[in-house]
Amino acid sequence: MLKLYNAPHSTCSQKVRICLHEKGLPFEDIKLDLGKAKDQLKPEYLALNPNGVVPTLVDDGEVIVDSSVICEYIDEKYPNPKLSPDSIAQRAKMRAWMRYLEEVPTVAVRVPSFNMGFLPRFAGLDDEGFRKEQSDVRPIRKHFYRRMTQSGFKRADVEAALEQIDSTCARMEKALENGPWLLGGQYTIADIVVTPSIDRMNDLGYSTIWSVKYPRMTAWYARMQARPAFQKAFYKGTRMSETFQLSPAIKD
Ligand SMILES: N[C@@H](CCC(=O)N[C@@H](CS)C(=O)NCC(=O)O)C(=O)O
Repeated sequence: MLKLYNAPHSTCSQKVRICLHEKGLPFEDIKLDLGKAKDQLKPEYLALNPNGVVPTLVDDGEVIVDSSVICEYIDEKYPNPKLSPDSIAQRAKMRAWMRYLEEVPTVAVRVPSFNMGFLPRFAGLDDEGFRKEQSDVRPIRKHFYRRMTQSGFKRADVEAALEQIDSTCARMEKALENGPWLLGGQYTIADIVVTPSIDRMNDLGYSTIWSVKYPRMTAWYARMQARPAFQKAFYKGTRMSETFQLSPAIKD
């Protein structure tokens, strides 16, 4: 039995859940509390994933970390239905999308997500308390948290993040000239890995970024939402708006 250590509203976990559901693979769903309990930083979890983040897949004793790597692992090990192209050149293009999506929108969505929903986790902490309890305990996110601080990201950071989401959508719009999916006719992991970032922006109230300017991208998102795997991955309780009190992204 596959085991997935994940969190309902984590975008990186959502990618892997879509992938598993596309394959119709049953898995043990081990939910971590990333907030108050900080399950991702407990020694038993760090022994599996030293990065202290979700998701982690355990398959027959093999521990696989990093959501994009996990998606490719699942696709190679369980190739039915295939979620990557047969052609080497097309596979390289899929991976180029994956790297771009990790570097740009995946990082950008964290900014409004934290400012709008997660900051109450840091309520009452002064600089020292924030470092001790929040930033410095995270193996790969210490400096991300320190830059954010307990008060959240500044206006310029939020504006830069929104611009990055817009440029992601523009790039998708261009690619979608050639087909219903990012790589043309075939639905691939590239479509899967960007979906949670778009869904998060939708949930945070930013859908006009694409709905006004990018009709092909808007239609692509509707196609994604209609997939049974999407609906299973985004079960009730996976949206931030369902579990967090959302406040404006810009604080000043
Ligand atoms: N590159 C990693 C990043 C995973 C990641 O950042 N996960 C977030 C949730 S989407 C997390 O676990 N955050 C916990 C924290 O900030 O302590 C992946 O794609 O798996």
